[in-house]
Amino acid sequence: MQSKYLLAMGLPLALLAGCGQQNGTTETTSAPLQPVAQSDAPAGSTAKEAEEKTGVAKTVPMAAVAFTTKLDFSSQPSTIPVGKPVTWTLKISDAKSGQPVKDFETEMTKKMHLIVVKNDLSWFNHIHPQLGANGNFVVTTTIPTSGSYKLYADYTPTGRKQEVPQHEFATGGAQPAPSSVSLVPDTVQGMWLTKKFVSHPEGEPNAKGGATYEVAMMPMPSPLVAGQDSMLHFQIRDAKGKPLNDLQPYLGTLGHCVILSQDTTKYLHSHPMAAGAEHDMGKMGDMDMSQMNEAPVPKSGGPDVMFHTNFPTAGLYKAWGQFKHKGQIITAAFVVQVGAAKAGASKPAQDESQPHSH
Ligand SMILES: [Cu+2]
Repeated sequence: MQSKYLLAMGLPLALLAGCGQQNGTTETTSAPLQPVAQSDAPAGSTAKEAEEKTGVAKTVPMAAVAFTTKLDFSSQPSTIPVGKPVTWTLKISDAKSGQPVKDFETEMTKKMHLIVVKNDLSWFNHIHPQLGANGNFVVTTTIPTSGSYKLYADYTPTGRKQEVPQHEFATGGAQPAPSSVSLVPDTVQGMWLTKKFVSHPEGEPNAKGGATYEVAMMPMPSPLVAGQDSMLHFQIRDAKGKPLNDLQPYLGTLGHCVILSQDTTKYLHSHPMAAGAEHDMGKMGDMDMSQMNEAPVPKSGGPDVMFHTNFPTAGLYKAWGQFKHKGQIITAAFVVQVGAAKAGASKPAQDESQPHSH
């Protein structure tokens, strides 16, 4: 049901489980905790188009899913410096044959979305390696402070499903320390969580001199519950709290939301919901799909940007919403608490592994 619902809105949503890694090679054999529902349809295209383009089998039983590719990470210089540019090469190969994988779908205008976080989730970056003629992805970036980091390489090999292998590294040639994050949930003031953020150039979260914004976020339902269709509703405002209606398209849509679990193993990437789909979470299961098909996903505007998701397990999560305004990126991070599903009250993830009808 959830997948059909997502597709009906042309909504990509990915959820992949973490995996171990050693010696620069990420083993990609862990099964996602939940089927990966995805669509590479451009915003505004219909669910049917999305399904035709990506194939009907959007969902697979959990146990059957494994990554089909592996990620090899290398760095130049090989010892990752602090505060200086470093160039990374990400080589994707077939997990079985070891042959290079060189063809990738374009998703949200890019062939790869690379999320980089410090292992305490205090720092986040979202960058886009370029696919070279040799099939390697290359990106030059800067790690601002010393420590251990984790990256999530989000890509869809042509003819395959989206895969998000993870890789850990540390600055200065150190061994990456295990993640030990202890997030503190943001507290709701009235209906909203409200915080101030400073905009930055794309891919440069530490750049100074950006404008200040107020971003409010409302989780729905509140409190969030594991295994239930949920929504993170962001509202982007200027520094004085006035809602903005001139957000720009960012990577082909109105915003991006990446969510990580506190243990850093669960990665969710969500794109905005179509207008008109918001807020009546109590009726989410009864939504009129034909109406959803007709509502285009907004590409610009604001101030409200809603992300649909489904938290796989109870616990703390950190969500980074990203929006574009006046050519700069606003990265708004919130920590949310997700409660355990009550027996009989939620839809278990397994329900979503059933093939859906069209
Ligand atoms: Cu991206």
